[in-house]
Amino acid sequence: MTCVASGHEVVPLEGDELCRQEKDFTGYADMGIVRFNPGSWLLVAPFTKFADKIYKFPVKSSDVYIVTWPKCGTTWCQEIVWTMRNNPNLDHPMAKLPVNARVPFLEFDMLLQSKLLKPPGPDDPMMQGFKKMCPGKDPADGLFFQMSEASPDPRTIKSHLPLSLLPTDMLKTSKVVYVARNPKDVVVSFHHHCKMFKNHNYTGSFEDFVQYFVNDDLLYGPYWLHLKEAWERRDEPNLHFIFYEDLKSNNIEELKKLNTFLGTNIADTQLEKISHYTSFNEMKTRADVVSSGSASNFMNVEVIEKDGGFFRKGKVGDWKGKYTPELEAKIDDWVKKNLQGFGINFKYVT
Ligand code: PPS
Repeated sequence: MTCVASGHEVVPLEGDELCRQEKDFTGYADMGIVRFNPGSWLLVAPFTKFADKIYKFPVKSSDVYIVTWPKCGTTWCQEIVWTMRNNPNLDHPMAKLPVNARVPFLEFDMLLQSKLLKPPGPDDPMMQGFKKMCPGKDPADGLFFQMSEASPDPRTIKSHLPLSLLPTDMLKTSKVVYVARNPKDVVVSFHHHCKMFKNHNYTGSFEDFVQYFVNDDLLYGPYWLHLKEAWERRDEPNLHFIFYEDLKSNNIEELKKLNTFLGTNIADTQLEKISHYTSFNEMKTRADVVSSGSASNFMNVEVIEKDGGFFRKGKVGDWKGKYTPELEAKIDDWVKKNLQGFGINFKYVT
């Protein structure tokens, strides 16, 4: 049994459970899938190689981490926070770089190991960005991990990992923005994501995907424990908790709170401009800034043509009409059971 620095035991999935995952998520096939216990965190096996490096990642007092379960509004907050910290006048030349180059995705290397992705060649924009940021470094030691390390100060870094797998001193030393979103919209958005991105390549039905979600069998699961670990620490001064739904319905108020938390001192008139610049429609028109220029290697084009790309709907309540009554009852029961004692009232509609 492998044990990592965070104290988690790494348990490989085997037998029928592994077969089923590899059949439905063909992007994970041959990589291996593991659970990190306690927590039962589901991750692809290449994460194990990075687990200790990430847990011991030297955090700085000027760092801001955007931590979320997938599809909760990460990219939106990456763009907002990076802009507020680096580009308040909307004239920074680096703003044209992909958001994941400006705000690197700490553990993304684990998902670059998928056999369905072509290994990035020297001309790949991601590789070129890496060479510029990390001269002389070996990409095999983690392209995104090393870009996170080498990111110019003040660094803003993205992670979908739960707090228990992130550096212990992160909340003592740096700032963390945790974004949460209602689970019914999350599952619809993650289902689309896992069909669209080849490194997941989900081939099953929506019904089965919801079942994976409520069984805590999706990558980065369990959703509730992820949320709980952050929610319990919401009063710590270095943690700022945001709900996607509030950011959507009361954007300026949420940007003002972020302004205070980040200490960015941006005037209200400028916050209005940042609000517009980071709105769904504006970010969608700059979609290439998100897809890193190597979209066809990562994405299933036919899914994009049928159901939309990364900037799909950007709404609260898009889940409506997607669930059969039985499926809706199942997820509602699961939410009710898991929300007990939490003190969160998710907004499901605007
Ligand atoms: S990821 O891949 O896990 O990091 O995805 P993440 O960025 O967390 O979530 C993607 C969803 O957020 C929507 N989105 C936005 N909504 C509102 N405003 C802005 N500016 C914005 N940018 C991204 C995106 O469309 C995904 O949600 P769905 O429901 O699929 O449209």
